[in-house]
Amino acid sequence: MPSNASRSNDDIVVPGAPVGRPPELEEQTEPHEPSGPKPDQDGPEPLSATGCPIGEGKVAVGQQGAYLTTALGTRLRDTDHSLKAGPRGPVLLQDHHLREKITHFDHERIPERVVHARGAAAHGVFSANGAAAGVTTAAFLAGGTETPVFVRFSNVLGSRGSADTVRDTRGFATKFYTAEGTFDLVGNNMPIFFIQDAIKFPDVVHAAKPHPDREIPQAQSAHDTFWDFVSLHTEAQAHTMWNMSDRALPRSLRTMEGFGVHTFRLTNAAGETSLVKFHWKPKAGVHSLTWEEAQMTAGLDPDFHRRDLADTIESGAFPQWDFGIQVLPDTPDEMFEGIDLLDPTKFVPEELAPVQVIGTMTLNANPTNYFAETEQVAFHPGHLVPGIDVTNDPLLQGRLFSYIDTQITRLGGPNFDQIPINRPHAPVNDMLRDGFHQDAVHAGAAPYKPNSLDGGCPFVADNASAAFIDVPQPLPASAKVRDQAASFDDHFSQARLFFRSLQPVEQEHVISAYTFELAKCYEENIKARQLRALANIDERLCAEVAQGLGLPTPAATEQLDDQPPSAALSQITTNWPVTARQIGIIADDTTDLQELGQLRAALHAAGMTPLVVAPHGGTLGGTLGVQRTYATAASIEFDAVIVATAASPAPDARPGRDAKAADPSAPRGSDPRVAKIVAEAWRHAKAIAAIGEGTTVLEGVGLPADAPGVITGSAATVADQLATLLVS
Ligand code: HDE
Repeated sequence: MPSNASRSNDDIVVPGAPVGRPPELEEQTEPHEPSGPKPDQDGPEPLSATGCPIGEGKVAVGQQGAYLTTALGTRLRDTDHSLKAGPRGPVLLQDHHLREKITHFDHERIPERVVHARGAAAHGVFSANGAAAGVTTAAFLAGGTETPVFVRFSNVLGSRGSADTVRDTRGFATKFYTAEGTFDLVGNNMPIFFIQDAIKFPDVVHAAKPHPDREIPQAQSAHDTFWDFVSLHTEAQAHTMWNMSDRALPRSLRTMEGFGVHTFRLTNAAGETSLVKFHWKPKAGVHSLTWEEAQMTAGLDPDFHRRDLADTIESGAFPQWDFGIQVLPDTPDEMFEGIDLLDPTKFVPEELAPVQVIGTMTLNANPTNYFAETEQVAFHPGHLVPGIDVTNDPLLQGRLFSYIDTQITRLGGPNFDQIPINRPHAPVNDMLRDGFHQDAVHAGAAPYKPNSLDGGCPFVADNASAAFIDVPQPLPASAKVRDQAASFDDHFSQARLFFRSLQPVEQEHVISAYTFELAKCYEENIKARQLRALANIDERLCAEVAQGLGLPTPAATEQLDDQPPSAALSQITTNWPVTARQIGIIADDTTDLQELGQLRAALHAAGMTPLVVAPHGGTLGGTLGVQRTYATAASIEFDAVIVATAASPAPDARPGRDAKAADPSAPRGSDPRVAKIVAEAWRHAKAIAAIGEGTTVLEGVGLPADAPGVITGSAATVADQLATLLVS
């Protein structure tokens, strides 16, 4: 053993040792903890960004103390006046507070996400039921395990300030903070995608975003460049069909399904693999807006979805989803019932492979700060845990590169994982160092492997110590090519399957969506080209859209084998709970307050949210709080309306104040704004009830008391009847 002569063997410290513990001669393989700082080293105090000991819990990251300070904690006596050479003199360069305040403000904005810029998020918990234990070693899927989650829902196309309810695909990205590292499932509310290969992503996004010259339209697909691309690149037709369906107009974020889209590969304890598709099934059911409602909502309440998510959580009606998997055999051809599992433009109908529930997610807390959490959260499909691996889906493979890359620009450097919302809940011992905004204070001298100076730390793990498993997937002998499998060439069969699986009213919505979107295009050739694609999907769909456009119906060029329709694709064949549905109760000072109180209590007891709409704010009768006025309420915010008054015109129903308050077409006797709410609710097929004199408002808008979806009765009976109408 060579002597360690440079280290003193008495009390005299010989300075210059690179690390505290002398290195061993042989490389160490027995894992042990890192040795930490040397005796001569100290580090920053473990304080939060706001100067509080980090052990103080979540308050440590918020503002501290009662006084206004600089960013460094110096108390300030004035933040309203710049430091000037006399009251009327010039501002002095010396004013460090002015410069700190303005400089920070100048840099408050960061680049918005290139896609999925508009989003809303929530915290929650995922509880595994253990049903996945046979197919994966992932510890967070073991029965009884609870894992904190953060979920961000998003619109794809619009900018950060765009409206929530536009026709679009929605993102559904979940961060599971597991004990084995973070798992991100970065999915959508539709199970398929526009393109098969990541190299086409810039093309589809450039086509779908606003035109580059005028930068219009915002957050819409109803324009020439989108339809130009999808009509030429026909692999986009299947996803486009979903986008023209009611799925693209969710009623709320909590009533959307979620899908992992790609096929993933799971490994169990015995090393066996299976291919899976991930699903989120909302407990509140899958619901959509009508197109007119969606358009009205975009103007009346552009924040409709994010408000609904936050309000629902605040009111304690926590949104829930079952998490499920379709388990498919891992065969060498990676096909299932003729469906190529590596093709992200294809889904597997649930009738062919049922979704097995493996746990439940509950969203139970709103973010404290939008920017810190919702804006700075960084998802990445490569955030995987042992037991869950990716497949060779060429779209997923490209995503594995893209997400880290985008965060470096968006979040200002490579240390975005250290931003509080992105921090893992598992111990981290990486060898990544330095970079902008480095929050860690790494000890030791050897961020490289192999080393002896840090005692060999960190050590690589193996299966027994829960290491990530890169499945040794055999690859058939092949050549390096820019090509794809022939099975990717089927562009129409699943668009047809989807359309033919919908109920007639859902099909009507699809037909009018295509007709609307294409009619918004300028170029006739683009419309005619898209009709050619529709001819290959469904004859009636094509003919009716062509009729609406005033163009000839082209003949199909491909003959498709018909597959059995999938009932699971329809949204309206199932009954769903009434939890958190918003019920507008139109009342005024003539309404019987006792009855109104009973009605509110009954609706609330059934899980619904009653909102009183009155001619004025404040209270009715000095006791019952008013949530909306005739002037502020809009039909779009209610799932059902109860009219509990004849609603004679309120004092502010004057043309000079509000045009709609003096609508001459409104029925005589009732406030025009109330009549408008009821008429719109009827047009949007919402449940409507009237109690007492409320029936006169129904008569005024021409609604017979026995019309479908209309009920009349007493406060005692209406809540139950309404609940029955709403579940179906
Ligand atoms: Fe994304 N996608 N994507 N994507 N994606 C982003 O990452 C990208 C794709 C999805 O709430 C970006 O952090 C490429 C499919 C969601 O923060 C970016 C390709 C699916 C979100 C990016 C795809 C998604 C994103 C923008 C083709 C459904 C929002 C900002 C290979 C399975 C995540 C960011 C959040 C966000 C790239 C295709 C879902 C640019 C290159 C397929 C839900 O990196």
